[in-house]
Amino acid sequence: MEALFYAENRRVFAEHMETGELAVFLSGETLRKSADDDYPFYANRNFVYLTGIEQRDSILMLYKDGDSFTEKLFILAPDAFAERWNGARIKPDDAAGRSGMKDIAYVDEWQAYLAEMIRKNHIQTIYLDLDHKEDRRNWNGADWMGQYIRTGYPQMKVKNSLPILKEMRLIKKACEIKALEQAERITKAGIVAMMEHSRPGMYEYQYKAEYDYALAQYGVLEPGFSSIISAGKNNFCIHYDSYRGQAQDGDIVLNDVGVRWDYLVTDVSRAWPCNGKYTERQKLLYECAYRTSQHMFGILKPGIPMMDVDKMIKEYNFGQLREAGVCKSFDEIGTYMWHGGAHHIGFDVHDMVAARDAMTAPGMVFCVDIGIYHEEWGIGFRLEDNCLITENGCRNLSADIPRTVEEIEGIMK
Ligand SMILES: [Mn+2]
Repeated sequence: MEALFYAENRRVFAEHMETGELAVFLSGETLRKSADDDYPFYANRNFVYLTGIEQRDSILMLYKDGDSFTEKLFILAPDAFAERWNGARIKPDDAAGRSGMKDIAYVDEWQAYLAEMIRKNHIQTIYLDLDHKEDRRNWNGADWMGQYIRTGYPQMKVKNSLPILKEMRLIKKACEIKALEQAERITKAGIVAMMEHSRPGMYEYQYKAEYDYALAQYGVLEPGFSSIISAGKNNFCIHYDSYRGQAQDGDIVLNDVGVRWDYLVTDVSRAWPCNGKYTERQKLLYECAYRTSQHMFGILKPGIPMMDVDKMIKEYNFGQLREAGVCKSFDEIGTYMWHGGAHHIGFDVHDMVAARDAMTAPGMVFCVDIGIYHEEWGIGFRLEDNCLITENGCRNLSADIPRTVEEIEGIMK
C-alpha cells in the first residue's frame, strides 16, 4: 500500500474531529508467552490502517486545529544491543516513507509532547481507540492510555475513535481491492494444493502443511487467520482447530482459510471429497449450496440492507434443500444451517466495520457463506466466497477458486 493511502485515512479521521481535539493511537505491545518467550507481535489494525507501521510500542497523535491538523509519529529509538538480538527497528526515514508523515520522533518523548500539547492548546478532549469486545476482557494499550490520562488529566474528556474507524473501514478503496485480488490468487494456490494432494488416509495436518507450503511460495509466512481444515465428522465443529483427524475414504474435507496480502485478508471455504469423487448425497447437498451462492452473486447490488443478506441466503437455500427432499418446512432450516455468513472482510477477517444498520454499497466486501450440516448423513461443509459490491451489482472475488463439482473433481483427477 502506498503512503498516500494512510495519509488519506488520517485526513478523513481528522475530518471527524473538532478543532482543539487530540487523537492518540497505539500500535500495541508484545505479549509474553512464557519465560523469555513472547508471542509474535501483531500490531493494532486501526493503527496500521492509519500509518502502515507495524512496529510495537509506536504512537500516533493527531491534533485538529481549525481546518487543518498536525500529525506526529513516535517510534522506538535505535538500540544496537536489542537490534543485534531481535532485528532492526524501523528508522525515521523508513517510517516517514511508509506512513507519509514528516514529523517522526522517538517514543520516549511522547509524554513530554502530550503534556506540552495539552498545556499549550488547552486540550479538553482526547480520542482513544477503545476497542471492547462485548463481554470479553480486552485490556489493550488504549485502556492503559485512558488510565494514564484520567490520572494525569482528570478533567479530560475521552472519546472513542472506534466508531469513526469502523465507518471508514466499511468501504474499501481501489488499492485495497487490488490487495484482496492478489490475496485471492494466493488463497487459490493454497486450496488447489490441498485438493491436488488429497487422498483417503491423509491427516488434517497434512492438508494444512500443503496450504502453508503453497502460501510460503509467495512469501506469505502465516495464514490470514487460524486455518480451519477438517475432515468427516470434524466438519461439524465450526471453528475446528486441532488438525489431528484423518480423512477416511468417502469423507468430505472442509477448509475455511484466508491469506493476508498488504494487510487485506480473504476468507474462503471449499469442500471436496477426499477421494476426488462426490457421492450422490454429497453432490446433492453441495449443489444446493452452490446454486444458493450463484443466486446470491446474481442479485447482490447496492442498496440491500446487510441484515437481509443472511435471511436471503437462508430462504433460497431452504428452497434448494426442499427440492432435494432434505428439508420440508422452513422451521427446520436451523437443523441444517447452523450459522449466518455475511461478515465483512478487510484488515481483519471479521472486519471491524459499522455494518449493523448498513445498506450494501459499492466498495463493501463481505463473505457469502453457505453452510450445510446434515449430521444424519455425516456430511457437513460450507461454501464461502468474497463478494465485492460494485456500482450496479457485485463481483465474486474468489470465483476463480474451483467451486463447481465438475471443476473440483477435474482438479482431483
Ligand atoms: Mn470463513
